[in-house]
Amino acid sequence: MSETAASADLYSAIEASAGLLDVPCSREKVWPVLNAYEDALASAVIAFRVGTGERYTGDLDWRFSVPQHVDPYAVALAKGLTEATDHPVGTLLADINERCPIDSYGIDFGVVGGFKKIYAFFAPDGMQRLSTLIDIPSMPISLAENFDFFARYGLDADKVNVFGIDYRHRTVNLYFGGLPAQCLEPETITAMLRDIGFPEPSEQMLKLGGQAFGIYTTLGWDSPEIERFCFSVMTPDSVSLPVPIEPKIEKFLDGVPHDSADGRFIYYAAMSATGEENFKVQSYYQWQSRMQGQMLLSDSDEQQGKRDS
Ligand code: GPP
Ligand code: MG
Repeated sequence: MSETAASADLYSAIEASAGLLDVPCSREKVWPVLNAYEDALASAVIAFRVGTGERYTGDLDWRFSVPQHVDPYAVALAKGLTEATDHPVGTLLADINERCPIDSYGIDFGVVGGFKKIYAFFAPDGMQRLSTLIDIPSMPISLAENFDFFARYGLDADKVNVFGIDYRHRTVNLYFGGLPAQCLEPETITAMLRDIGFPEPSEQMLKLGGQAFGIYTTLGWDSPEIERFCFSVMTPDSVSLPVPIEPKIEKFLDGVPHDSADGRFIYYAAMSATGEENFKVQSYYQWQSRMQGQMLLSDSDEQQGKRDS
């Protein structure tokens, strides 16, 4: 396997980060992923994600961006990162690409689990309507089944800025940006969660939700229900968050190699249908300023926490 300087440095950082969590990192799992997309790494946005709770324990996910001209699913198949399948998950990315202009992609992998997800990023002026996505043949029917729910909160407008495909769990993540301010009111958050059959959110969840720049939901092919609901909060540092940061996450952030020019991270507050709440952090090993626009972040979003605390 060839090793470029960018991928060799990245591998060292991945190995060090896994060590901090006592997660086993093996070259056999990680290298095929870096190798498959190595041309993209030098100019990629590169981030890692750590979470609390059972779902996020035992592995550590890294993710990086890949330019538009690459077909990341074709690469994953060709390099043996994932197996070809007859399930609609296997045609979904191509189907989306046919109908929606994709600005760039992201690849998500676990140091234990290997290749997991592909993200399609839409340009800020090319955010997608839910109805466009619903019309795509390989899309889970659950999106259509929840249309009225999304529409009730103004999320049926062109507000989908990222679409995630989880090949392992066979689910999709629908990321909404440019949220109607009303969506972030505690009463609205509580009502939304109640509408999809989730239990009452904690005080912590409401506080984080109030500062979110994005919301995302997880849906699949096997059930009409929304499986997970999550708020994304961008923050310059942990003291600016409206809630105490989870100790596991803080300890990890203190020790991990990150983009020294930039300590910003995204704190995620997630809830599943069972009422389990998880907190996750995505921090950047390599940031690119072009992401600011992609994520529909203004400087004020990042300063929000500072002002309010
Ligand atoms: C958040 O969801 C991650 C993204 C929107 C993509 C980040 C990509 C980069 C190239 C920086 P998640 O995939 O962490 O959610 P979950 O794993 O909980 O479904
Ligand atoms: Mg791997």
